[in-house]
Amino acid sequence: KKYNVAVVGATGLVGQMMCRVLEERNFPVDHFYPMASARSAGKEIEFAGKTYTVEETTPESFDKDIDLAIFSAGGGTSKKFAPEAAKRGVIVVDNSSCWRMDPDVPLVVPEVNPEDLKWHHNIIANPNCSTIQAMLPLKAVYDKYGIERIVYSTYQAVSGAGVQGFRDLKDGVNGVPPKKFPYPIAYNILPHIDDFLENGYTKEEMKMVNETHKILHDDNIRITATTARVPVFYGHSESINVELKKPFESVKELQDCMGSFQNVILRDDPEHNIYPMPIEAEGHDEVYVGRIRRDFSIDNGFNFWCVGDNIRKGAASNAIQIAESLVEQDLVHDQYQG
Ligand code: A2P
Ligand code: 11C
Repeated sequence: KKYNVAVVGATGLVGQMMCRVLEERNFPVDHFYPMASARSAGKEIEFAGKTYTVEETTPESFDKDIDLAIFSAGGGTSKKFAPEAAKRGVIVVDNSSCWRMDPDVPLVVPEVNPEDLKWHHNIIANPNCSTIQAMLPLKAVYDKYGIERIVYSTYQAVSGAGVQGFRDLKDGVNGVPPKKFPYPIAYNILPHIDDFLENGYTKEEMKMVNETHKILHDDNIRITATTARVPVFYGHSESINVELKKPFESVKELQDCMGSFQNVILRDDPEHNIYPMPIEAEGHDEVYVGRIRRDFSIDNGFNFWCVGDNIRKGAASNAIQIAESLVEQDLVHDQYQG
């Protein structure tokens, strides 16, 4: 069976990657509908060897016979158009943050909680990039040992901030003032991703806390996060400190546990300077894990370093994997409930 697929935001950094990943993974696309704003309407894009014309996204765009619409066009666009698509029987996989914490919307990393797709009501949320990559190794240890507490510290690439974030680094090395970030990102680090909230955290930090609870179905895990932007183009890095519920014997045991999880690659051989890095993760859909070591300051604690391509596994590839999982589980049906 083939599906009629729309990509909303097809001209954006993540949207373009979504189109590429659909091609690469041979997703069974019948009709393809690239959509964006009025600014890009009429523009031509190539998909699977054919040329398509980008159309402006309107509520009526979804009157067409579309099975799946994959959105990456910002929260405002998703808020406005995802319900319009959903009520017309289109299944939406949404990459924005706007539906993630809605109790009627599954938030899914296919390796971790594919079963949550069963109760979709036509909108499914793709988690934040920094959350997605952490979920794979953390789910592995969660199932074996239980998790008491997590401390996230991130080092996030500029591509997470879209085309303009990318340009701020590229042009910033030549002294061009930034347009997206509040300060230069070249030769600098900004401990600031997304807006600040009244509690002193940024939205990005709270996304990591709330989305981790929702994906692991466990609000009792104590979690805190610091998220920072670093001058790297692609690939988010994270230092993750974990306190397990049950003891572990050795670092080797944790290496085996996380390294054998689906789509996790273990890069942990300090003797030979082997550890995960963004230049290695770029262009790949796997999550790289290394620097696994005991936290001697607490019982049952350890630290590790985790890297993933934020545009691929952190956004486009995870969204396409959600679409694949819907197909596999025979869930591409209208389950709209208003
Ligand atoms: P457009 O190219 O027409 O502006 P990025 O985050 O990389 O900047 O990409 C944002 C994506 O979201 C682009 O494809 C952009 O389309 C799309 N977009 C922005 N606003 C809207 C809108 N109101 N309706 C549909 N798509 C939108
Ligand atoms: C960043 N994580 O790197 C952000 C981008 O909630 O989908 C993704 C924002 C989101 O800037």
